[in-house]
Amino acid sequence: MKITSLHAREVLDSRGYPTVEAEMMLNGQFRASAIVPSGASTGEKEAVELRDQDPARYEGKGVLQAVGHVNGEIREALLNREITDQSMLDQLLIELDGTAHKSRLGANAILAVSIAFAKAMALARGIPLYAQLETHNVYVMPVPCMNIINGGRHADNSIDFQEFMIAPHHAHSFREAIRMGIETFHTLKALLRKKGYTTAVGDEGGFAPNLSSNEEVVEMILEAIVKAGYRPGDDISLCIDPASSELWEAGRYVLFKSMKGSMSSDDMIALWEKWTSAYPIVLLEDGMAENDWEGWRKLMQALGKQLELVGDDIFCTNPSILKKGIEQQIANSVLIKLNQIGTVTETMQTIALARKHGYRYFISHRSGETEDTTIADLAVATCAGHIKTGSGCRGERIAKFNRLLRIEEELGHQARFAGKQAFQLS
Ligand code: 2PG
Ligand code: MG
Repeated sequence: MKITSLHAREVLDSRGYPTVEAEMMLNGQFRASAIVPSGASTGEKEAVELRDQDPARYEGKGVLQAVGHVNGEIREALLNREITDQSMLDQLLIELDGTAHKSRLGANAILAVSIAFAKAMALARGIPLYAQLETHNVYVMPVPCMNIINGGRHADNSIDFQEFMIAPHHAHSFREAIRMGIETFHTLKALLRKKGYTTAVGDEGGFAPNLSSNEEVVEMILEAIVKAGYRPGDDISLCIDPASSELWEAGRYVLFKSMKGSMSSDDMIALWEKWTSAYPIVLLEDGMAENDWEGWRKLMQALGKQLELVGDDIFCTNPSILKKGIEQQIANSVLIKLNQIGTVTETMQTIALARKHGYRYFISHRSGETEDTTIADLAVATCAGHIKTGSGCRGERIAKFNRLLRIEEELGHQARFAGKQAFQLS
């Protein structure tokens, strides 16, 4: 395959900030484009998202430099070059950048090109993207873990923890699961309204009320599940991402939004033990901060047998960090975000490593998203079993759900819905 044209432009994400879109043509015929997302609660070791830092444009968040790198150096290196596969392309990009965290050309520039290539290759081969990305010739439709209450850095409210997700797993299909989730979302809206809370939403489309405690949030969601006609735990379970690194300050967990003081690492673990015995929680992401490895190790000892403990900030989808985590037994699952590492190939390496060591892997959007639906295909292709891509509203979140609905229809009897097994530990 020859890359016959490559062009990038500055477009906008769901928060109204600039991001990179790349458009590529293979063999003068197969044209595809990709847009990269952007996080708010980012891990320290994520690949570098290059921002212009020019205060005269978009509060310094412009991406014209990254765009310029695609239209300049990267295009020069790739144009009319014979590229055999994804790993060759990604290797070229990594070498061209030459830094450990893609800080020279920008992970936003590199990833846009990497994903555009995957899509163009799928077109050239006449297959869907999920087939282009597949590793095992088996397709699994994921449980949609829907973030129906937003807090932390994703909303302007008093809730300390970032994400309260519902996982509708007792279903025969993705189509049925998403209906269960959406019905619960609408029921929760009515419930909040009735109790006098705002029904405005946060960055990922979950409601952002000023509830008085983290526990009250969970109770409210459980009430909504029951009111919607489902059984908590049997039909719909809970997944929590407190984004603990955001709370971590001088060795303690600070409840910075409710202003209710702080907790030690041990207090935090005790809280999760209490929550998991009181509530039907099947997954806890970033239960501890990225710089609290000792806390992670203890949390794993306390709950690692009964619950999926997902590392997001701590692993940054980085195969070498994940390897260290596996050796030190600090988690049993890894969050997968393409832009934390910056190429399709390295993302696949992280997934392969997780798989090899019996880790679960959880495909994820970013809080700043776009209409790009690559992660829907990635979840199906890698049989991840579960995906988080927002709540029951906001177009950039719904775009992924709609893509999954189409994939399920296209796959027909080949599609198997993951169900509760998605959270089963090996
Ligand atoms: C997270 C993500 C996505 P952000 O913490 O898991 O939900 O948030 O994209 O802001 O890092
Ligand atoms: Mg997270």
